Amino acid sequence: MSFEKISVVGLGYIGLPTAAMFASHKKYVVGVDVNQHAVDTINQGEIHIIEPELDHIVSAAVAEGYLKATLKPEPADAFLIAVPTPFLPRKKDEIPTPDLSFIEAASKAIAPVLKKGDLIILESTSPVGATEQVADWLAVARNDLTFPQTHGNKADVNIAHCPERVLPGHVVRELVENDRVIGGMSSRCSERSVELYRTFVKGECVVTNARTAEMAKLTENSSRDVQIAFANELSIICDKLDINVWELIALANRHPRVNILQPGPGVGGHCIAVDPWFIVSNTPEQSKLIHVARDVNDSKPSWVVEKVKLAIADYLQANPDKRVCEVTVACYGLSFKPDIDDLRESPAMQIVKKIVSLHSGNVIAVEPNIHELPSSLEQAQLESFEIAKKTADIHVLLVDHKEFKERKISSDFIIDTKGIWR
Ligand code: SAJ
Repeated sequence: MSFEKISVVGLGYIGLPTAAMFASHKKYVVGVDVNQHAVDTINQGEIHIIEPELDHIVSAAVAEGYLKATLKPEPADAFLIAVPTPFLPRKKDEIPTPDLSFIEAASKAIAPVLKKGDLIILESTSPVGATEQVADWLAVARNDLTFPQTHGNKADVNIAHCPERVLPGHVVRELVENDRVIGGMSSRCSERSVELYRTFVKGECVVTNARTAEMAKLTENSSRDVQIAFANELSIICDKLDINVWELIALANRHPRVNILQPGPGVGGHCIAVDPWFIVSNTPEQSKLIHVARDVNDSKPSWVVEKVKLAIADYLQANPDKRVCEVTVACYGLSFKPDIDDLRESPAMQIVKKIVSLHSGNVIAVEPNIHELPSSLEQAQLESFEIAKKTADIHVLLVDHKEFKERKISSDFIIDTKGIWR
């Protein structure tokens, strides 16, 4: 049975591009979202998220009638769930636990429209066991249908986990080119899922089971987090020993089997700093290294703030005629990684907020990718690179944007967390 109509539940950074890719390959796609604004925007052929190239694909798909958005699910042949998995509220120092309530709500919302032959794919980044949990919720809601946890290849409804692995900013290309890990709850579930993704995926579709597919996604991001933690720890050790960490890493990386990542002000974004907790909360006793790596990366912004405090003290010692309220600190970069405008979950933002709250003098922020500062930074001033370079006493480089790599600042009071002005 082919897939004539596909439903994508959750029209965010992953769901909307995925829906658009199916629609641009002439599949009828119904996108479902609880956000009325998102639904209205998409139905007007526009997008509510920032992602290069996506606007043209969505506008063409809507105009040609292949893509529409609704608040309520309707019958389809395949359902892809791409809703967020945030953390449950927690006390400070508690291990964050994933909140599956959005996945549960999506599963319960599609249950009434399911029919024999349908395929359900969980794309949301999930703790191990979440796909089996979806199958259990559906089995309770629809006892007139059979599911793979009890009927294997003979089930009426097939279920798989297929994690998204695309890099924000390159989503349209990576959706097509990346390999996909397909974790069916039975071999039939995997076969049906491969058939579906083949609509637009040019990468390899590699088949495994649902639990391994869940763990594969968490492993990819945890591996990167652990490796960045190693680089961040090296940067703190080298600071203590008066060694240039950037030179050190470049030297060590000349070894044919060494490939150390780059240190920075901390790890930001919505994935690498989040997903390792899904492993740690599931198996706290066994996940010692992953846990410590998270702590190392999470503590790096505070270390940078301490370096700024020391630089201010050094500056005052070198300039005894100045008072602390006369010292201007410029911070270069606010986003969570270079050349994007996304300030959410950004270690740079965390650092600048802290400096603003501690420092009685001026704080300048330079961020070429935005036009105004968020309200949480209203006490800082958004200025150009040239003004900051001319007026600031202390320079704190937080993001290696291309605009900062092209120019240089020379001063005795530089904290360069990305090693580009060394
Ligand atoms: N970072 C460093 N040092 C490095 C590399 C990165 O400090 O050497 C920092 C960045 O500055 C940033 C954070 O890590 O703050 C994460 O940036 P990133 O570009 O490494 O990754 P994300 O979070 O934008 O996207 C990741 C990707 N995962 C991997 O590369 C394993 C992407 O492929 C996933 O699809 C995405 O997470 C996701 O959705 O899970």
